[in-house]
Amino acid sequence: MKDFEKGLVARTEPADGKGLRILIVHTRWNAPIVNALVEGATAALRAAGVAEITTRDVPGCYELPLATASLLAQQPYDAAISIGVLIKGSTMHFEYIADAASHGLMRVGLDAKRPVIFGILTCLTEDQAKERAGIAGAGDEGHNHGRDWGLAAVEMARLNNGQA
Ligand code: DLZ
Repeated sequence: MKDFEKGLVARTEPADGKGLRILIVHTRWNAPIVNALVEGATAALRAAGVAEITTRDVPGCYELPLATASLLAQQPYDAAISIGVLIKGSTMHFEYIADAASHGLMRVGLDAKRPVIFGILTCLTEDQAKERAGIAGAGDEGHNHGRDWGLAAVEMARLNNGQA
């Protein structure tokens, strides 16, 4: 028997997203993997009974912080999930974009005082990204992190609304 199970421990009570309005902003870069993550997040939100899901897209991860900030300012969403996939290439792009996007998204959430879920995979290979989007294939599809992000959005929205 394993004495340590890596990853997120699920809450015992079911997620209750009734009445919540959730924004998903996702990139068009690495679309097949990103789309699987968006589907995972959307499925988790629907299963939790979220009333309203709005989905918008942007070019790449570098655009996620401003787009998320801008859309949160336009509508009273209870939480946002910002989804993208960065795959390391042969230049320094990966490091700069990952750093800017992660710091930017944290700032957006703190400034808006609304939960912004960090839905960016920062992977060294395409296979790593597919595994984390649940589309790895070859018998073991991996785990779709989008589902975890959907549940995190519901949990954090309720906490932020004083409903937790
Ligand atoms: C330029 C670039 C590169 C090299 N790689 C990725 C990536 O793996 N994932 C991603 O979401 N976006 C990438 N981009 C695009 C930048 O995020 C951004 O869209 C452009 O630099 C324009 O600002």
